[in-house]
Amino acid sequence: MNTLLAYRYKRHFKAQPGGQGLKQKQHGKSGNDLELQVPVGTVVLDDVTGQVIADLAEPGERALVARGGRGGLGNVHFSTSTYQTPRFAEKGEPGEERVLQLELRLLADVALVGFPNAGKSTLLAALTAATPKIAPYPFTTLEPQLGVVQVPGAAEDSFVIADIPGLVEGAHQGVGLGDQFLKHIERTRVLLFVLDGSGQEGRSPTEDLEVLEKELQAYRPELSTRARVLAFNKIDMPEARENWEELESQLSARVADALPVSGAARIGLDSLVLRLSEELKNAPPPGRFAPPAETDVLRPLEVDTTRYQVRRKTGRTWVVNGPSIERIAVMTDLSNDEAVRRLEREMDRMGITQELEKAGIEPGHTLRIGTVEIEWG
Ligand SMILES: Nc1nc2c(ncn2[C@@H]2O[C@H](COP(=O)(O)OP(=O)(O)OP(=O)(O)O)[C@@H](O)[C@H]2O)c(=O)[nH]1
Ligand SMILES: [Mg+2]
Repeated sequence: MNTLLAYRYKRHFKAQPGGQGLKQKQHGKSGNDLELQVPVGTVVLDDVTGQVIADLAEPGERALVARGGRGGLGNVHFSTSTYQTPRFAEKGEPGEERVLQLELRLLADVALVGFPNAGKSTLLAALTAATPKIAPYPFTTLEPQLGVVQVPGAAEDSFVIADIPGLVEGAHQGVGLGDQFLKHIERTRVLLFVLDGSGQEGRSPTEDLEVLEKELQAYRPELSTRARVLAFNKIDMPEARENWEELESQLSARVADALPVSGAARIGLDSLVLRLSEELKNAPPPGRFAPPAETDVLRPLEVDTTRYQVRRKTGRTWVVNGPSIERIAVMTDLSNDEAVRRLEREMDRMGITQELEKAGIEPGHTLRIGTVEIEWG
């Protein structure tokens, strides 16, 4: 997959439930795992805590995000020394439920950073086999595009370059396509600033560079120290050539170390690629988001499972909430007397029965344990 578009409309996923425990000492069948595919570079966050659960940065990487319940136990598990062949088996345990946020953060080596219309997509098309949409209006590129650049004279040497939507002033606060795309450059190792050398949008290349730097700095200060290469683009245009000559004469100019190029006329592209490949050789490997330790990912359903709360909802209706008792209740087959007796024993053991009786529950009242409803006998 290249994008997360598949999850734009379909958002609820549920694995098959596990089966009920069976007679003849058989465990219930486990439900089949539900596996969802995501593009490489997807970061999975817990929507509630914002914590990173997994960073799927390598092809084939997998993460367990919600644990299934264990299957119901077969009848042998409930035999005791005095009672050898109980009739009941257990229902399967409900699985974990979780709301996730999926974020695609591209894993390109180089990202093209520039104002809309600066010629980023044209450069991508000129440098790689990619065929991005190119048009003379801003925000032509709405989804990031990747291409593989072959380094000239080095058959084995290639790198991945990402074309992302144009950046404008205020992007870090969400202006334009804003921070949606700023995310994508977080992990690229080299930034290629694409400046419109012609100044035809009414801004000078120097001003462009200042705004771009300011936006990156405001979004993530560490981006300002990222390795970068400047491309003074559209050098095929007379206006760009004039601007370039002027800059060259001022050696202290901010963009004096830029490379004059033209994506459209294919000028200066080999030097640009060689410069990028050199920068990549020196740049540190991309950072990864550290997912929490395995034990955190595979955490049990609840930590303190024995705590519970008893409430009188109306005159005749009582409610008990608590992770452990609710789980036992949903796993109980209420049509099976022995299973119900086991539930009662658990309630006695946990002190729930005593608490309900002290509070005034009477036969005929309704008791709700989580989603399970029973009549008090
Ligand atoms: N003369 C000239 N025109 C160029 C050059 N590169 C791009 N253009 C033109 O500039 C316009 C914008 O080019 P794009 O490549 O779509 O620009 P972009 O930076 O990808 O723009 P967004 O996707 O909107 O951010 C198009 O009309 C291109 O034909 C160049 O080197 N020389
Ligand atoms: Mg574009």
